[in-house]
Amino acid sequence: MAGRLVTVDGGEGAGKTTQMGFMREYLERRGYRVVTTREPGGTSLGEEIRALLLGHRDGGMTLAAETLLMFAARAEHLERVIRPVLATGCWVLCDRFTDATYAYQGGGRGLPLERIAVLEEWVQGELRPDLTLLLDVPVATGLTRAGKRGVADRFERENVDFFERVRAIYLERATHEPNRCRVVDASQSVEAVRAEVEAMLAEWLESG
Ligand code: T5A
Repeated sequence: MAGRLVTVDGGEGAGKTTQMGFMREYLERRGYRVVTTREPGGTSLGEEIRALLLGHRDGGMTLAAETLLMFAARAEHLERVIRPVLATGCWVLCDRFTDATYAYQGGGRGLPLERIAVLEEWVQGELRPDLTLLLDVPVATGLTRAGKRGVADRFERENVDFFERVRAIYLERATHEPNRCRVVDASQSVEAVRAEVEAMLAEWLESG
């Protein structure tokens, strides 16, 4: 039986990396084999693309280049990691996926969402995450957490309005796809978020 693709998404400093570690432990305790990965990245070319996307360059980057690079990294990731791993029956737990492109390039930067949908169709075909956990946190809280990490990357330097638009698109997508996408209140303590995430996973696993 093919594995499941579970993605974790949300704004800056939502706690995705922290919770993914707990999710992996939780799933492995229940006997699932799990591979964790991230976007942009997850392959050697993908990690090089990530460095281009997050780094600061003279003259920045056009929105078209940024979006196409996100999908170029995703195409590699799907072909070399995600699809082969799922085919072995192993689960893939992915830190960010295409919801982030809708939220950041669509919501944040204003790229028409239909254009992202065309790329999604081309690069992914019918593949969509089986489950997405959206870690939702007020922008100010997330930025404060992310700010403690040191030098800001190219996205973290955006303004609060940008991140409010990002958050709005994430929440809109979750509202439209309630079966795939579950919203977690990530403004709580690490342990409280963990408990909510594990309860959601338990319910989802039981439901099918
Ligand atoms: N991007 C990505 C796009 O624009 N389009 C796309 O298609 C894709 C895929 C890189 C950037 O790329 C953009 C979005 C991003 O800006 P990233 O590295 O995943 O993506 O982005 P970050 O949000 O910067 O991811 P981080 O790993 O840095 O943040 P996390 O994973 O959300 O947060 P985490 O777990 O590292 O925690 C951050 C800090 O907060 C603390 C942690 O200890 C840590 O110090 N923390 C908490 N503190 C209090 N309460 C809690 N509940 C906490 N949870 C964590």
